Amino acid sequence: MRRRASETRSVAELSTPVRSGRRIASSFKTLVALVSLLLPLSALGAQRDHQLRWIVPPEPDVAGYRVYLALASMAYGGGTDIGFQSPDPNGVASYLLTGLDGDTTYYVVMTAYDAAANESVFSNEITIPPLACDPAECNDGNPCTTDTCSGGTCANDPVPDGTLCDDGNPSTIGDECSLGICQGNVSACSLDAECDDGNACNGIETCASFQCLAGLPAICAPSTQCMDSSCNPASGCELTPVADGTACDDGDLSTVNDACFLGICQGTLPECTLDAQCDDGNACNGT
Ligand SMILES: [Ca+2]
Ligand SMILES: [Ca+2]
Ligand SMILES: [Ca+2]
Ligand SMILES: [Ca+2]
Repeated sequence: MRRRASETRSVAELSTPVRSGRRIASSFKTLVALVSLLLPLSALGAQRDHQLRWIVPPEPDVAGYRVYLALASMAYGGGTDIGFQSPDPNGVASYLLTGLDGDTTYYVVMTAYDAAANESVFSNEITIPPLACDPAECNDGNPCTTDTCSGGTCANDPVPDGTLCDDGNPSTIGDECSLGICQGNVSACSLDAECDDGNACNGIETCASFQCLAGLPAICAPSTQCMDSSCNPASGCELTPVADGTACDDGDLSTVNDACFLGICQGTLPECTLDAQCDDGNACNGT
């Protein structure tokens, strides 16, 4: 989401000539008058173009022009030959400087030269300032983006996910940024009791960070021969005796007729295992 800052700079003419002291041509003393015109167009990212305009010198034998670009005032190295540029009917010629960095201040002068390569003194120096942003224009009002200006272009980049923010909604809690958007969470509870679903078998629900958390499901004792184990949602784990008389095994070989009674497996001792145990001592009623 980048957009171009509006360009409000107006055309300005800098007419004071600046002498270089070293580029005064002996026989060609014409002077180029540079006029600056910033272009509110063709800027891509931090790059921009700048149109130079100048009033052509009165001498009839101008063969071409050189442009000198520097990052500090009057710190010019070799110039760039831009050839002859025809003036418009008003006597103003122009040339487009392209690919300039939007964050950099440039200093520019020009010279003219004749067919014999005699070069004029420097023109007046113009300054091409960095492109500026309007801070109010870059502020997107979104707490989850960082608003910056570079080269006349606003940037609103998302802050890291999880950055705390305020979504402006008092009924949401734990507001934080996600993908550049501030989002809150609906508060579900403040007390554990508010999370109770009335089912004891799925555990005891709790309230943590305003959200209900599930409990640990109940683990009931296994069923036995004489007890059925089950979970009652209302009361939790419970053991229910099977019907009295249900056959079982009490694990005791000396008992017989093992059966459940009130949930307990019980056998009975046999009356006898040997004939002698049945002798009642009365010979008259037989053996
Ligand atoms: Ca922002
Ligand atoms: Ca909130
Ligand atoms: Ca529950
Ligand atoms: Ca038994």
